[in-house]
Amino acid sequence: MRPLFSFVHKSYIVLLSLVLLAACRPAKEDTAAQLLLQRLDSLQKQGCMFGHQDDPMYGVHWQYEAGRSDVLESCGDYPAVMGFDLGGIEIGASRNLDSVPFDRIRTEIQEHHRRGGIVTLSWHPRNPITSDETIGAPWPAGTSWDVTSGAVASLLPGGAEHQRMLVWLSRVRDFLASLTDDQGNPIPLIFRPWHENIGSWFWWGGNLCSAEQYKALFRLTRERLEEKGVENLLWCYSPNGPISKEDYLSRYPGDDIVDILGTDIYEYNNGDLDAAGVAYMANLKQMLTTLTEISKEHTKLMCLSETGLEGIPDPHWWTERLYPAIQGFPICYVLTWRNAHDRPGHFYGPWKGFENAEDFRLFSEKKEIVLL
Ligand code: BMA
Repeated sequence: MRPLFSFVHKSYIVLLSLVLLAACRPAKEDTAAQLLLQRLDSLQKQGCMFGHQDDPMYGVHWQYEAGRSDVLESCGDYPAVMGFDLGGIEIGASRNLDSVPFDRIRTEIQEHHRRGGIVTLSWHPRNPITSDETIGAPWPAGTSWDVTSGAVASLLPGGAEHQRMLVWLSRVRDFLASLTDDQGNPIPLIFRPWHENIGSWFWWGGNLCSAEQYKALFRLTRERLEEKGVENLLWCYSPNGPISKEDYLSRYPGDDIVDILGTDIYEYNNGDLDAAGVAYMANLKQMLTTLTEISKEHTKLMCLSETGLEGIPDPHWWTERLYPAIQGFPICYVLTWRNAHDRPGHFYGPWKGFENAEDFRLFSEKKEIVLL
């Protein structure tokens, strides 16, 4: 009896172990991107991460000094989220539209990933139909802001610049494929192409293409990159706000194409700072209320993909404008735009020595605001 019992017993244990192993092993669909999505979902329950564009590249008074960050110097911690821009990668440039070397972008993405931080990429590509003949011409010729019409149509299948689009995407792909961690695994990222698409200041804007063309462009971008093996991206759709729910969804590429719902909303100081602040808060609240509704209906996470007040003339902007306006909304992160070193007054983040840095430090200490 005993040997038989032991055999049955052992078989049972082996079977049970196999079942447990199968349950614990990541499912096939657990790509780096999906793991990032799960991570964002659980981090969102702890609060809203703070993000800053080009954070480790330069600040108002410095550039390219390893380890430096205006946010770190203002509050003692790096932002949880860092944003970088791919504009220029499509034409094979070695630096992006703000002169940041792509090699440096790669290194900083790897470094931030190593720290446990999260990276988001925007893309301000050149205008495909004017790009070649306007290299070196005065801004905005040939840039994202060159709204010479017909660009989107020309990039779609059958269009005169479709082949160019495929080449552009292959260059984006090559750069993304080079973003690997210390073990050689792809680093997961939030990719946010074709942003601010309801306004008409970029060549993919509302008046420059039809809704169907816009959706086709977004879909083509995702499908082409995935066909070429890119699996490490979460795709963020980020129209400029505030806009109505109907407008937001009018160019929404689809639940199978978008992973995260974003919006870009800025405060504009037209001389009356109080009025501008009040309007900004109302705009944010309206848009985030709308986004919360859409995110529930479409089961998507949401973020405030870009925000800020240029030059931050309001000494309490962080604690009295941004913080109360986002409080209570389930956003994964809020990202403020870059602290330019080459354009005086063009900064959106805090920096040490600027009076507003102390207010940022108070903001960063709020329990719902998450730094690295
Ligand atoms: C804009 C400005 C520009 C910059 C662009 C892309 O908002 O900051 O100076 O070139 O973003 O980063």
